[in-house]
Amino acid sequence: MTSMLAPPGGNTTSLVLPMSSTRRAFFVGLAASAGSFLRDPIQAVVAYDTKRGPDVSLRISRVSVDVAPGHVIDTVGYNGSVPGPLIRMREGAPVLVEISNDTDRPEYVHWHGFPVSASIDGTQEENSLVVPPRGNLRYQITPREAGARWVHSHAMAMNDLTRGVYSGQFGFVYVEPKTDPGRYDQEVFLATHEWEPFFVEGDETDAQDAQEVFGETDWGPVQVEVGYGIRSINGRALGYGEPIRVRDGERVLFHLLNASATENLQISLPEHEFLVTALDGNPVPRARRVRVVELGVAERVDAIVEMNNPGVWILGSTDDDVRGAGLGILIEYAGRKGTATRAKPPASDWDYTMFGENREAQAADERIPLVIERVPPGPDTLGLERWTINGKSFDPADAPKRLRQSLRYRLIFDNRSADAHPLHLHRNTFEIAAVNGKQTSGVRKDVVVVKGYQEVEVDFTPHQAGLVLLHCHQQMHMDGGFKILFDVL
Ligand SMILES: [Cu+2]
Repeated sequence: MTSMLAPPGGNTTSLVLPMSSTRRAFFVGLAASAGSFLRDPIQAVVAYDTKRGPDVSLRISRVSVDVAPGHVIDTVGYNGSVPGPLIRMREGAPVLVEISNDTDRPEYVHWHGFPVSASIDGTQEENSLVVPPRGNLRYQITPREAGARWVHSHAMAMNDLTRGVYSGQFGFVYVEPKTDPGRYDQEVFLATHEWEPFFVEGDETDAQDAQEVFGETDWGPVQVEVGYGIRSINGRALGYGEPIRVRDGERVLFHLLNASATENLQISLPEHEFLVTALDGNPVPRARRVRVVELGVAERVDAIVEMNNPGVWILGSTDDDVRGAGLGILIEYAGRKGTATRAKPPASDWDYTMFGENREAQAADERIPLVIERVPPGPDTLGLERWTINGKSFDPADAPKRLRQSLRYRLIFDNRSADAHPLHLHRNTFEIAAVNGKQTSGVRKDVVVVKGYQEVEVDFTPHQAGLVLLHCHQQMHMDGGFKILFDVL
């Protein structure tokens, strides 16, 4: 049962779900109990009285991002900042959202990690409501589970590298838990992103691959990946933004988000350890200390760092080139100034199973094998590669695979390519059941990175009817057909 709001004028679509009469006005973004989460340039959303207006307003408009000297990026963002403003919600408290679109292009706004209905999930594939050009869209969402979520554009980009998550349309959403998540002195939200994207042409091997498949090679450049001119954390390149100021002995809770269109990352803070407490916003069964956090596209990691090694350090990519291109932020202890200590980044031993229980996940009612393969760029795809699941690239004309509510499904990802794929399931949370044959349980996520030639199994139980999109969150792969639709009955 839905009711339409009277449009305030212009090209408006509204969807408001039934609300309880106990809905009360509350502040979104200003509930800064822990104090210093307000890091430039993430700002709080202005508070709204729900009697007069929405709890959360997102305005999609052109914005210029001062990433570094000589790198002022003209893009599209939310509410005039990149990342968009930090949005705080409360577990179980309904939120009235209003999205306005100041651009000439239709947009899809996806609430990533929220079990919302397909109509407001923000994807074309699920027939969600669109934010019309020069128009707006209103609806209500209720965050069901606490944790680090995010909001981003779900528009297709194809060969237009200004669209989708190549743009500045992303922001953190933090759903406050009903109970305190643990002891910390400072809470910091960090979102990574890359700028000035360009296509990288393939080498001879790619040309040979293409010739084998298509029998011809004279159809133009083979574009196999996207490179970037400059990279950032919270919209600033390393050394250009404000450092994170800490004190010796402080415990800092980092909320890390990979808001890249295409780049999986490894993050370290030399001479410090991350105590990982949550993955994709969901507390892990076993909190573990690691020296390197792996952060696939769209993944979130919550980790507490004990600041016990005074100095100036770089929290950033372990890759010298990536960090050198801006993907890092300075950590400055009180009383310490100057350049960061040079340190060889540690090696990664990241493995999802280390955070899980040492026992098997519950048996599934149905097993769904999903074989992932790459098709080299061909004459009909603008020089872009394509991806298939079980031999098929996504086609909206195909009937979605039917699932039933309350049955437990095991998705078996069999990656027969060399690339690591950050796979995202919409509107649901899954539980990791196995990584390369190693069984585990209790790690609940909405994105899982399946590395080259790996097999990963995840279980989920849909509790809501409607279309559910599963796709690779690497934007080039998604645009290249790497997605599949389920229809939950
Ligand atoms: Cu992929």
